[in-house]
Amino acid sequence: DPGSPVDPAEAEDFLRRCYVENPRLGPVEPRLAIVRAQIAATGTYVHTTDELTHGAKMAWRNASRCIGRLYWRSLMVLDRRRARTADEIYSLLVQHLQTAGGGQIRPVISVFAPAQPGRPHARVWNEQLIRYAGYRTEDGGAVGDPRQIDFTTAVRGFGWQGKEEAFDVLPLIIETPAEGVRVYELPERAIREVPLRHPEFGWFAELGLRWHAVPAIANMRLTIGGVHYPLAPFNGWYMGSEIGARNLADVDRYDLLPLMAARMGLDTSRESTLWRDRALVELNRAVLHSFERDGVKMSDHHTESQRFITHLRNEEKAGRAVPADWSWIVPPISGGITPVFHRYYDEFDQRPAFYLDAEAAE
Ligand code: HEM
Ligand code: NRG
Repeated sequence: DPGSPVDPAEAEDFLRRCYVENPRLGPVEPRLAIVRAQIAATGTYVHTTDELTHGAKMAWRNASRCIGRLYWRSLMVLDRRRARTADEIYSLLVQHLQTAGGGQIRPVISVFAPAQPGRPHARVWNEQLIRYAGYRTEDGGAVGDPRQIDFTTAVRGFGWQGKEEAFDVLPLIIETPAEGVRVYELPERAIREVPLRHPEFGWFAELGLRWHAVPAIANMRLTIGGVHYPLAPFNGWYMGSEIGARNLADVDRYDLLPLMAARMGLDTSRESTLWRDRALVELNRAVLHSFERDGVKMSDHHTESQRFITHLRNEEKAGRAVPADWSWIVPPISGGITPVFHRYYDEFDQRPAFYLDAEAAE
């Protein structure tokens, strides 16, 4: 519970691991004495920048749903604990996106102030820093990303006007205890997007599809050594199938397979022609091709699966168990021809960790 005092046992467990993994931080015992006293006096304690940095990396390493963990050591951790006002937070979120970059994308996390026991804290309502608005149409259909319809309705309640097009980037909704809810439009320099085209199908570009370069999850709580960071947005790069096999293909998202099949002239009269599968592969080729052409970093699901297997091997050598959730790790396309399919994983909750806050997700 982010509202209760820090559990000294969790703090100690984290600090011991952190200092064992980083001998240059010196002996942990004197640090433990300080932290125990801080918790006894105030109910919480303050991480050093080194602890915060390594703790965030450990949380990524422990993210059982993430296939991208091979590079956990390379996470760039931006210490933003001193930001208070919505304007400050907004400007640091824009900086985050610019630091992540739009081409050679770097994994980055911005860690804002921890939750203080019993006190309200700042939060960002958006699921990701960059997302496309969704609108319900009169005929019961949808324009844009149907997943964002409720959020888009809330944002419009604060006076934001969407263009009601398929790829309207949503504004940031930042709520602080002192200032309430404020709405901020992201500047163009913070939003790299890739117009989608296909290596062979000339008509594909005319569909007007696009996607943003950076996935930056904003609604997960980071927990390190008993301290909760309710605002700690992070990003890596996309695996193509997240866009091509889910965002653009799911029936309750952009639902593009029927349109693809029609333009490809496929026989959709029965499932056994595998028209859905054929359309899905071409959609995924278009995503990978377009990002590659535009020099925007992205991985395919075969490469990312191999990297994950390398990660498992590395961690085994380091003597650490790797929690993993099969149903999230296996890619949503061609699962059985990737190496991550053909084995089981241990599922367990190991901290530091990222949690989805029902409260922050709203
Ligand atoms: C989930 C890939 C970086 C933490 C995922 C998923 C993929 C993925 C494919 C599943 C998403 C889905 O099915 O919706 C990658 C790749 C990265 C990367 C290719 C490139 C570097 C990161 C970083 C962090 C992170 C930097 C945190 C510091 C997570 C977490 C989840 C996740 C917490 C679970 C999200 C949830 O429960 O909704 N990642 N990731 N990942 N990743 Fe990564
Ligand atoms: N599937 C979501 C993004 C989830 C996280 N994926 C990453 N994370 N690649 C989507 O927007 O499609 N990351 O930090 O790189």
